[in-house]
This record gives sequence, C-alpha cells and structure tokens, in this order.
Amino acid sequence: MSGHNTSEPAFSRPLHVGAPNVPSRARFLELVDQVLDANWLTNDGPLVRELETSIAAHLGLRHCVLVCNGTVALEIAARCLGLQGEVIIPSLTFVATAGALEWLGIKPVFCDVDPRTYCIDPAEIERLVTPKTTAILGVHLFGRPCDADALTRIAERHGLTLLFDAAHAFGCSAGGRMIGGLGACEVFSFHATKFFNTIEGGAVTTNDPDLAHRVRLARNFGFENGSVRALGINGKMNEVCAAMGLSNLEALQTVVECNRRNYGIYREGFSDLPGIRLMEYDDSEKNNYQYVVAEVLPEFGQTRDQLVESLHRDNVLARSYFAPGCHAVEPFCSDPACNPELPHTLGLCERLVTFPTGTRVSAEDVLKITALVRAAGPEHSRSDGDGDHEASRPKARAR
Ligand code: T4K
Repeated sequence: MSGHNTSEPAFSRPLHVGAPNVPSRARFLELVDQVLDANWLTNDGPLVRELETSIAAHLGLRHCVLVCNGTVALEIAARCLGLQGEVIIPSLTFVATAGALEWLGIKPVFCDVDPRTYCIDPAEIERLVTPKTTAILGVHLFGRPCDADALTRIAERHGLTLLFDAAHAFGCSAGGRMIGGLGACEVFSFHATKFFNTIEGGAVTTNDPDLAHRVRLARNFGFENGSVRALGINGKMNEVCAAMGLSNLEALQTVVECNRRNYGIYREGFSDLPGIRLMEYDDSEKNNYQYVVAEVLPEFGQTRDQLVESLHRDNVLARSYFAPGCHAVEPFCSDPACNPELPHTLGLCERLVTFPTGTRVSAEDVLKITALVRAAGPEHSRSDGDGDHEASRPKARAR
C-alpha cells in the first residue's frame, strides 16, 4: 500500500513501543555497585525498603509493597483479599489481568468498556453480578483512570471488593489524587516497558495496614520474624531491580517531559488528519503520557492492520494493543460459559494502534512518524493510482 517496500525504510533502526526508559544510567550503575559492596542482593534489602518508602511518599499513600512483577502482584492481591468465585474485569486489557485470576482458580467475567475512556463501563457491570461474584477489578487502561466513584457505588451496593490494575498508571492522578490509593488496593507493573521501570517488578499499594501486612507475608513464603505465619510464595523484588527503580524515580520528571513533548507533536501532526482519532489526556490531571494511542477510523482509507503493516516496513514498530481482547484468547475462548457481548471492546480491538514514544524517541522521530502516517492515509490513497510514491515519502513532509 505505501510503496515504501521499493526503497529503504524511513528509519534505519527499529522504533519500539515500550522501549525502556533509563534516564540515569550513571546513577543506576552507582547503586548497583552499592548493592555489590553490601553483598545483600535480595530478601527485603535496603534498596527495596528505600524504594517502597519513596514510592509511598511519591503517591501520597501509606503502604507500597514491592514484588517481583505486576502479575504476581495481582495474584498476591487477589489472594490476600480473599477473592474467589467470579471477578468482573474488562476484556480490553493485557492478558495478565485475566490470567492472574484464572491462575488462582477465580473466573474472570468479561465486561465491556466505555468507548470514551476505554475503561470498564460501570453501566455494564450490574447485569454481570451473580451470587458467585466477589469483586470488580478495574484497569486504568493506558494510564487514564477508571470511573472510581461509579465503581465504588456499585461495589458497595453489592458487597463486592473493588481493586484496580494500575499497571499503566504510575504517576497519573484521578480527581487530583495520585492513582495508587483507590479501592481496597491497586496493583502496579514496573516492567521494563512501563513509564517507570525496575526491569521486572511490581507493587501492591494500599492505605489498609492489615492488607499491607498480609501482602508482605505472602510475598516472602509467609515468613514473619523467622516463623511461617501464612501461606506465601516467592514474590520478592531483588536489589538490582530496586536500584533501577531508585535511579529512575529520581529522574522521573525527565521521562514525563519527553513523553509530553512527543505526545504534543503527535497531536499536532494528527490534528487535521481525517480518520486518526488520537486518545486524549485530561491535562488538568497528572499524566505519564506513556501511551500514544489512536483509533483508525474508516475515513482514514486504510484499516488499522494495514497502517501497522505499512509502519513496520519503515521500522516503526507500532502495536495493536490490546487486540484481541482477553475473552478471545486461551483458555477463556474455549470456555463455553464465556460468551460475552462486548461490542465496544470488539470495535476498539480492530481500531486501536499504539505508537512509539519515550526517551529513545526524539521530536524529529515523531515528526517523521506522523508524516509516515499521513502518507499512508487518505491523501496517499488518492494518489495511489498515480504511482507517485516518492511524493508521499515522509522526508519531504517531516523536514
Ligand atoms: N496488567 C496490565 C494492564 C499490563 O499491561 C501488564 C503488563 C500486567 C498487568 C502484568 O505486569 P508484568 O507482570 O508484566 O509486570 C509487554 C510487557 O511484557 C508487559 O509487562 C506489559 N503489560 C505489556 C503491555 O507489554 P508484550 O507481550 O507486549 O512484550 P514484548 O516482548 O512484545 O515487548 C513489548 C515492546 O517493548 C516491544 O515493542 C519491544 C519493547 N521492548 C521490550 C523489552 C522487554 C524493548 O524495546 N526493550 C525491552 O527490554 O508485553
């Protein structure tokens, strides 16, 4: 479609969605040296403790318990909250949200999303509540907050636990308060691809001291003061991961500024482009701008998949997060009882595209990417018959 395959890709190196942000390599290496000097590598080490205190302060909440990744954080949270039976979640999320529940023998019940927020639609939840339902698990998809007030009202009305998968939402606020303290607890992922990363890592955050205590026991085999007091697993974060976290937290502002700048250039570049509807952030809130997501609409003249294919030829490795929805992958799709009606989820799974951003993507790179998208869009479709491919080459437009 683009005609680019006859020439060199626009980028000589691949531009990944989710390329890690490591804003302070020198500080990370200094802290790793400190870890090696202390010869204390894991098991509730000093850097893990320091990072827990710093994150709790950063988010303005009482307890942050670090764990080895976001999936295990979800599992520990669900277990410590006593969830069982059925839990209502959106299907439009990374598969770990559903997988963590299924792993514990809890059935995820898939709910549609609000097409404006991409988050679980409160209006759709109540018809999914059954006597087996124990909780609602909202996902702040792409860092934009769920409607926590509406979800709280529904949870209270039905006596359900409310918790959040905040994997995408570190550094974001909802109603002026930092995400992390909503519901019974919130769960973060600090995977390498996230806005704030500890290489692999995650956290359970809460203002409930009893829950925080249970989570601490659960992540360390159930040990307390040398005795096993509860069922636990090994969910500990190690000191090198904590070193990455501490160095990244100190330089977090650099990453936000870079992401905000890139997002602004994308917004400008797509502002008058028919068929590309960029996901908006509420600028009155704190945002991490880590996800540059757009819907590819029919007016664009090419499908989302065609656009992604064309960008890949130019080394822009755009992603179609999070297609297909969780309900459409194993083991959920093979469960005859799992046959949800999710019109908005299905539509978004066909339309959503995520573009590269982060500290490895320069302003010039973003200009070039927007030019490539424009070249693949309606203008290009019109000139397709002319064979005038060079006229749509991005260099001419990106300047
Ligand atoms: N809940 C939600 C809503 C989540 O999004 C996630 C994780 C979780 C829970 C679970 O948290 P964790 O247990 O993972 O902490 C990636 C990540 O592995 C995953 O953490 C993340 N969500 C998900 C959205 O993205 P994939 O399958 O897309 O990974 P992969 O290998 O295709 O890499 C993603 C992109 O990042 C590629 O464009 C390549 C790039 N990349 C990746 C790595 C690791 C790099 O450029 N450098 C790197 O070092 O899942």
